[in-house]
Amino acid sequence: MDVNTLSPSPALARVLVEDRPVLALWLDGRFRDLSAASDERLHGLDRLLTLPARDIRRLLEGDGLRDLPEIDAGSVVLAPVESQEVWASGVTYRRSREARMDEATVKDVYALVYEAERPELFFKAAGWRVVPPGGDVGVRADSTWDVPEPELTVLSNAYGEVIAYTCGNDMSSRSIEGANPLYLPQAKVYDASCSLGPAAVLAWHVDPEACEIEMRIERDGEEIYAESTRVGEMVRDPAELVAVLHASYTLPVGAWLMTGTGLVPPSYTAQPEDRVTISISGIGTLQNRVIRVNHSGATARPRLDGTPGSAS
Ligand code: DO4
Ligand code: MG
Repeated sequence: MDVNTLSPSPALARVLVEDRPVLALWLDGRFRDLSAASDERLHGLDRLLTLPARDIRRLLEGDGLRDLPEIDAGSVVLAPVESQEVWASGVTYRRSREARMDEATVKDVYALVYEAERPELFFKAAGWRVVPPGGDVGVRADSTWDVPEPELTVLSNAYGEVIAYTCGNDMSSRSIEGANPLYLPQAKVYDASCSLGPAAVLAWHVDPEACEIEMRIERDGEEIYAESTRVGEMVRDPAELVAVLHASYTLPVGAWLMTGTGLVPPSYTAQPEDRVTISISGIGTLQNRVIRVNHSGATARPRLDGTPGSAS
């Protein structure tokens, strides 16, 4: 991993040490091996996120963490997720609302949710499926229009308190979602559709409103898209989105929540071998290559006249 892609701020990272994923504290430009800490609550994200935020902070600011064994800064960095579910919020920026109203056959739902008190939240990925920094993100073979969505992504603990931030890539099929909003799970949830990283920057070192989000896309070595926006453009407060996710849903080891995209490339569809770089100021840089995700060709045609395969 190029450590230049990590922000200088203290962060939690999952790093491979002798083929074993280890939770590390990124501090002063070095990885410290938390699995060597005497306090077992520091040995993994799942365990740590069962604690209240004040205890997590106290543990991570404790004396002695600088004395923990150092992990080689060139080690492989994994996605900063263990058993956490990844959820996503949508239509939280004007640009997302506009882009979706352009592509959709059913437009009102986007205008309504943009202004409604209740935000849009949807399930995105199980933790084990999350693509690591530098990994391959996918476009479905049965989709004709696909985009990466660069999103500030928030880590919460079991109490719904904000613990950290990272960069997220919410790969999305615009053609499938555009055909019918009820297809959203198929547009959003498929192999390699979610990438997070490089590290979980501790929330008490970040002012999310001031973060700038930039996305660059390269094809055949040439930049074909580069735009930026500010989290301050979002119409919702990230911490409030997290509170809504936890409102009626128990998350014993916390969760990651993608907070929506403010950038949608206007005339672009993702193709295999495109390189997507998402940078959020103060948080880090997440890079992915695009690959095609196979589709078996399965269909489930409705039996409207009682004959399987007939829709008439
Ligand atoms: O409404 C559909 C998804 C919206 C989304 O993913 C976004 O705004 O980022
Ligand atoms: Mg999105």
